[in-house]
Amino acid sequence: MRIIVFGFEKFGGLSSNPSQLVVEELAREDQAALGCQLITCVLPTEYAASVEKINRLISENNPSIVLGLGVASSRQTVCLERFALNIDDAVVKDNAGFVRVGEEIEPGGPEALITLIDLPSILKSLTDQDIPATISNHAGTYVCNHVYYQVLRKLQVENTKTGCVFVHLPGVGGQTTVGINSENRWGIPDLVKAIKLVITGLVKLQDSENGRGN
Ligand code: PCA
Repeated sequence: MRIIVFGFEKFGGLSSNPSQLVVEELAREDQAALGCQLITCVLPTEYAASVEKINRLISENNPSIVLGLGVASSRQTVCLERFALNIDDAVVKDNAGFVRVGEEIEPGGPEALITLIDLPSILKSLTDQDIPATISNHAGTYVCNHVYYQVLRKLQVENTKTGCVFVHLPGVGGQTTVGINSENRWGIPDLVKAIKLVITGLVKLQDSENGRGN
């Protein structure tokens, strides 16, 4: 089983992006222990280039699952995102200098797309280990939502079996971005542990779908 895990480069005044650091840690993990092959990548925090890069990687590797990670510094928990909205609406520039306010991602496309992954089951993998986590119904309206929408849309249009889920990570202690000071207690090792649980939860789900579950 192959899983693509992507994160994003730093943006908007962040000194680093926890999603990038987590992806870089995962690339060093023992993949056999996770029960899958991981393909990791860090996307530019740019509306256009990020989608180009991830779509190419998906087409080249035909993964079972695409797991997206991004930081949302105002969140206190690991957030499993249920929906992507067909809207870009952020005053913050992307890293290529583009600002998109109130613009549809795909003109005339579905207003929202929902992940087909069983989020309550993934949530349980986290909360069973006392990791603060929630299901979120709003992935924002900046680059993460943009990429989530475009990937879900690609998979829908191509009618593939590949699943996709996006996870917003809370900011790590002390980091500041676009006016939000994240004073919570998360560190990178906590986030790596959480995402490894998400991955093993996804592998378990996939195995039971394929009739190999216990
Ligand atoms: N977070 C931003 C974009 C990149 C990232 O890590 C977002 O939530 O849209």
